Amino acid sequence: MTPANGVTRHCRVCNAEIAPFMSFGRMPIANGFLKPEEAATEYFFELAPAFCDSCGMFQLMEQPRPEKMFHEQYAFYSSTSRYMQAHFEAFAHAVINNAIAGRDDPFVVELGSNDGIMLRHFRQCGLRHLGVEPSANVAEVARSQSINTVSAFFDRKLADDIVAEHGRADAILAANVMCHIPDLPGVGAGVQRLLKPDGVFIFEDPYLGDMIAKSSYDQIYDEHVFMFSATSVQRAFAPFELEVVDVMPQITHGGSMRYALAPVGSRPVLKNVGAQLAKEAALGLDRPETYLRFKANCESSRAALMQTLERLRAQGKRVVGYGATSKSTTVTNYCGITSGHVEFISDTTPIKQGRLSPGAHIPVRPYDEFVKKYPDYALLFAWNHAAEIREKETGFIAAGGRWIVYVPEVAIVA
Ligand code: DWN
Ligand code: ZN
Repeated sequence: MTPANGVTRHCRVCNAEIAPFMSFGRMPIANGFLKPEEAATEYFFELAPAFCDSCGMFQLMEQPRPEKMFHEQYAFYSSTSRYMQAHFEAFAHAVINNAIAGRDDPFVVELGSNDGIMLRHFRQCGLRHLGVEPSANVAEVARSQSINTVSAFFDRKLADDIVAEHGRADAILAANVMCHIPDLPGVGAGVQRLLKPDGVFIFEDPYLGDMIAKSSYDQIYDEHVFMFSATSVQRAFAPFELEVVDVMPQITHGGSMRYALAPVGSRPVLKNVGAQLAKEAALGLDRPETYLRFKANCESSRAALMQTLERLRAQGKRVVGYGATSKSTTVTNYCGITSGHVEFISDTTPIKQGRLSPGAHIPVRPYDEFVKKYPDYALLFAWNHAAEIREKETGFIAAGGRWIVYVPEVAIVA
């Protein structure tokens, strides 16, 4: 069978032979923000996506070992966005009021629970819950808020251990996590063991259809070993007797999809599932030419962004990056953006501040520095949070500042 991680020539889901349709070149760990003394020994791998003709799964040919990405220095804390806090509160209450409503002492497990942004609502309602979070630092934040959390990677063995200690789960949840796990069949088997026969497995991730439509290639980086569609999710979980019973598009992370899966035959399959599958076929998500067009769009986006940055540099304008996102690692390294183009990247996350951005080595500075002396232009790396950011940065615009955006197209906007 295909190796769970590392480099593969075979689909991580169905084992068919796969080949990359493009390469973004040498890439560092997207969340590997560096102390200056670490810059010389930085780790790189080749970021090359492939599409499996056989099962429709979009995936990376190579992914660094999980321990290189998720550890006690993991730089992404889910609770940094106010909008995302509201999003996960709504997600939790949708589960409480629908999926597990009326159940006797329900048990909810969240895979990749980060700092407890979603589980805190189950705790507040006095519901039995368990978070599984391999990155020890973010897991500790959750534990400090009395959210039950185990620091581990989820697999068959952990599923059995959880069942032995707590019993089977009424609901298993995951947000922006499933697309990170290379051994998807291992997770499928774990979910099958852990879930009650009438339980539900609900997860959401950035959606392949949105990425293709918006040419938001920056969703592709080491952590995102897969980019899902309803079609590929349905096929990936079928061997574990789980079927997609509902799909719910989300606006988060530039366009995501929430999938509800249940043991085959245990719940009605809602009509929108069939409609989504038909829509994906019509969008050509299963056709190789779609990915060749995507590649061409990535190349023109890169050319347009670099032309803009070079022009502003020639005019002596100050440009600062806004949000040291994981996505920005793909953009800076693929496009060749340096600290000559972008003076620094402003970010509110303390662990990223004072460090260098992966690969491009652009300094990451506290948000105060952005406000203290507004730049002429801000390159919006956190474009998925644009509504929240533009609402809060009216002072920047009033001072004459302008945003440089690159999704869905390169543009300068107020
Ligand atoms: O799947 C993943 C998603 C959920 O989160 C992970 N693989 C890692 C991470 O991806 P990302 O780093 O691209 O996520 P965000 O949410 O786009 O990151 C936003 C960054 O911008 C954070 O570092 C916080 C920062 N930020 C800021 O400085 N000011 C964010 C907001 C909203 C702000 O106002
Ligand atoms: Zn496949």
